[in-house]
Amino acid sequence: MDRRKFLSVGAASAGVLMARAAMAAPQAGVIGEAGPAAGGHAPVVTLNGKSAKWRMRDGVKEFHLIAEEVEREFAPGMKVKCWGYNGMTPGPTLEAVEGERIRIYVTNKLKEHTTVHWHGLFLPSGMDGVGGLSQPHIKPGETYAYEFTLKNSGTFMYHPHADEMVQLALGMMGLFIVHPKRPVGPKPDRDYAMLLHNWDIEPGTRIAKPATMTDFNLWTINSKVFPAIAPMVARTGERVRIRIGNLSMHEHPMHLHGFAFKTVGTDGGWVPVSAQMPEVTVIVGVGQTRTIEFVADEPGDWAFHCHKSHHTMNAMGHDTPNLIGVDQKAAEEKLRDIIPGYMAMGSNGMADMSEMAGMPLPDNTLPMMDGKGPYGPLEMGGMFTVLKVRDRLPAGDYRDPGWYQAPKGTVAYKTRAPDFS
Ligand SMILES: [Cu+2]
Repeated sequence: MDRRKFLSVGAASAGVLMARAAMAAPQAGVIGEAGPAAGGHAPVVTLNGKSAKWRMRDGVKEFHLIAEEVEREFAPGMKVKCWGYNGMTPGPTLEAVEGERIRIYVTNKLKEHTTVHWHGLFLPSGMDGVGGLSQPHIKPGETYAYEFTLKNSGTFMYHPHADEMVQLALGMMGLFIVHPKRPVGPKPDRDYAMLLHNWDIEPGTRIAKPATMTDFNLWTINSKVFPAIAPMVARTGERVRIRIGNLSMHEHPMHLHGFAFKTVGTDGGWVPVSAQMPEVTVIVGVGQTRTIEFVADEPGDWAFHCHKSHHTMNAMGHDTPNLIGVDQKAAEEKLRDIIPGYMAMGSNGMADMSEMAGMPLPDNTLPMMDGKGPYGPLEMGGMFTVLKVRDRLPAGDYRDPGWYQAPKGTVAYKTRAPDFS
């Protein structure tokens, strides 16, 4: 069976569910393509991504991952040569149900060997995907099949366990979501999924340096940086689930404004209710997943981002000299003789760098801070997006509703300084 037929069978067997998901996500591709709903759950929406197609054959759910070179636009103005699966990084989200038997074909279209490890899944050791330890490597041009029964449910990941330094650095990773056979806790109305990653891409170039150990300069959610990361939307009162996986080399304290959430699951399983504590920031460590839930009971535009401030900015801001408090007037005048139009920046802080939009940048390079909000520049990049909660939003509508129209009297306002003497 050729690839086209394989995929069309997958779509047909997903039939009713896919049609439902398509109805539910009229702007699929903008926010992310909804996966098939399972057990009456809201479909998983992988921001700026999608769920993998599958087919049923003799009672086995089959997937096909193709390891290959891909191109990813991190944000308009920057395209990166990456490695991924099925034309994308992260690869498509695999979705299945606890108890199902699955078979995943992995075809290697790279020029070096690879394997795929199923992070967090309980399976026979020979299906664990560690090259050399649990199986021979998958050589260029070869296809291997992984086959096992899904014993545990939750938010898991997949990634190579072969030349990991290079293959992870270039974007080979994906989410593997196993829905529980019977619901664990209240069903979410919205179910979002994301993978965090880091990259070291020299301004003016288009490929990540795989040897970098700690000093990365781009921080992505599903291989996108703000403002290109899709927003998450919800209707006031809906229960929202966000699944966050981290295959970068740093931990990320992911912070949600406006609500307290509970961590209901990790890549080790579901967290007992008695162990769930309210939080507004959750550290997603390297090689971990965290699944958080909350009721979005306050309308508005709410930031969701990594709390490390360098992880919400892009490459151009790193390694800049500290000029805060330095009077650069004399230097600016002298430099203008050599570089016409030279502008000194950074004396009063770095906010003026968010207005660099019109200034020349190296080719294929994003500004350090970007994004425009209803009240001005957002001065963000990297791992930042917005949760948009609206009173009026049809169930299952995933379209970006635009900026929040705050009711009169509910926005911070300019006034006169008080006299507290
Ligand atoms: Cu971070």
